Amino acid sequence: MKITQEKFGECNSETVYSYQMENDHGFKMNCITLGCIITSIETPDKNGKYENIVLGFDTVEDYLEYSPYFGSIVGRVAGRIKKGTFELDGETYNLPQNENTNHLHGGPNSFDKKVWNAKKIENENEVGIQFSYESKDGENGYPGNVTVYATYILNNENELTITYSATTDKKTLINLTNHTYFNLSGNTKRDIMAHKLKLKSNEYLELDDLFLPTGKLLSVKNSPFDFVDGKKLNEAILSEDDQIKKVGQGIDHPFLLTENHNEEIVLEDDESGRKLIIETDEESVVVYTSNMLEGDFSIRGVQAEKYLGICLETQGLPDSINQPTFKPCILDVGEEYKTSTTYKFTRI
Ligand code: FUC
Repeated sequence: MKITQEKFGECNSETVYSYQMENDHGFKMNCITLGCIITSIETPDKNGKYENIVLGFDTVEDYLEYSPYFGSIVGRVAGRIKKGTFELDGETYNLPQNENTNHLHGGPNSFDKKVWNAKKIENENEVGIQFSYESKDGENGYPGNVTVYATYILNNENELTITYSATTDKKTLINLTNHTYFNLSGNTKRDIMAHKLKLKSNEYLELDDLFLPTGKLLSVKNSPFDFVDGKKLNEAILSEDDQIKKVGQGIDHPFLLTENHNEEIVLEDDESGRKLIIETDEESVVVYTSNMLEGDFSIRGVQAEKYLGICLETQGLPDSINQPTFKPCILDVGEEYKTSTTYKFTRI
């Protein structure tokens, strides 16, 4: 097991460090202190060829200018908050409306754009980094001074576990996730249309025209959102279903998980032979097939375009503070927010 640190770049005159973690089988991953971003993960294909399977850039400047949350932590609250407003104990809070009239992914210049502190973790069978960040009372309109930890641990079974924890000195909201875009083809040779997804989920959230949950749970049965038995993403993405068309001809929906820690999320790519199993203690996963990934930039030499990656953002339900039937993402004084997700990289 190895972990090395080197300078990656500068952000607002703060040094951004990168960490390369490698296990005894050649599995390698890189992450940086800007946004706890995972910049690369190298795994073998069916012929043992190691290639990168996540979308990312090689400079701070590219991340700041082009990145739609590639590889980053998202918070204080992942997802949308309707009109950027919520009430806690009779007090109304107004957050920046950074997407139409809604608040998205913690607002502008949020956790994904901050330079986090980092501490190396080195044990015989695992290496990792403990990232930490002090989110000040009032940051992007949220109450409470919140201390946040995101710990990345790589072991010798080719498993990456991300554990989030947070405490606050005033009742607040928190709902963290990691926003990595996976593409198992290797070095983005192909898009994700032929990737196969399997989900232990019978229901997903209906979204409105601004991608906010309406509060209605829809059954996946007889719909393009049925991944219970596993199917190729193009079978859903190319559907004429209203909810598929609504989010830019693809998936951008929260799915409620029926099980935890039991291979509840599985992504495969037959051509490369790569397989990713995700297990979490979270209640849901937002599946996003990068329907909006278009722009005048390239990603390590590949022109940005739709369907180049799939995000599997394990988290609490979006806008839960404003949806009476959802579990609200409230963190109170004296409580600890703690959640973890494990990514197991293997082969079919
Ligand atoms: C919005 C979200 C997606 C993704 C993208 C970067 O479109 O709805 O899930 O986070 O931003």
